Amino acid sequence: MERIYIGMGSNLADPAEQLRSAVDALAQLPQTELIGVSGFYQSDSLLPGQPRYTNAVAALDSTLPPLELLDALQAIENGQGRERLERWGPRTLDLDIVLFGDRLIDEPRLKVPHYHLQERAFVLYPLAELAPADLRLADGRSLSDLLTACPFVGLERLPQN
Ligand code: ROI
Repeated sequence: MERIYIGMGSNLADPAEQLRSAVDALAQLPQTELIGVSGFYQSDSLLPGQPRYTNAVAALDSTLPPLELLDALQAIENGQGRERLERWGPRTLDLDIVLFGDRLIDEPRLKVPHYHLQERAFVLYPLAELAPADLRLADGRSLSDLLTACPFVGLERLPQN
C-alpha cells in the first residue's frame, strides 16, 4: 500500500463539477482507497488564451502498480470527455500522478515526482493541505522548501468544493 497524490485540473465544461466527478471515479478504483481531497483552487492558465483552471489534489492509498494506475486515470479522463486535440490544450479533465509513495519513476509514459511540481502553486498548495508538513520527495526535496520557493500568487481558493 502506498500513499499517492493525484493532481486534478479542468478548464472546460463546468470545471468544479468535472473535479467532483473525478473524485467519485477515483473512489471507485480497484485496490484503492480515497484518503482525502484538497480544496478547489482557481487560477489563470499558464498558457494565455485559455479559460481559467480549477485545480485540486486527491490523496489515495493503493496497491495498483504505477502504470496500471496511469491507465486507470487516462480512462477516467477519457470517460469525462477529454479530447487530445493539442498538447497543453484546454481540457475537461487532467489527472496527473504527482507523487507515488517514495518512488522515483522515469519511464517514457510516467515521470514521478511530476516534472513541473516545483513551479506550480496550483499543485503545491492543495498538496500541502493533505500531505504531512515534513513530507520529503523521493529526490530529497522537502515540500516546505518547494512552497517557500513558489509563492501563493494568482490562486483563489474556492469557499467550497
Ligand atoms: N494552468 C493552470 N492554472 N492549471 C492547470 O492545471 C494547467 N494545466 C496546463 C497548462 C495549460 C500548462 N496550464 C495550466 O496543462
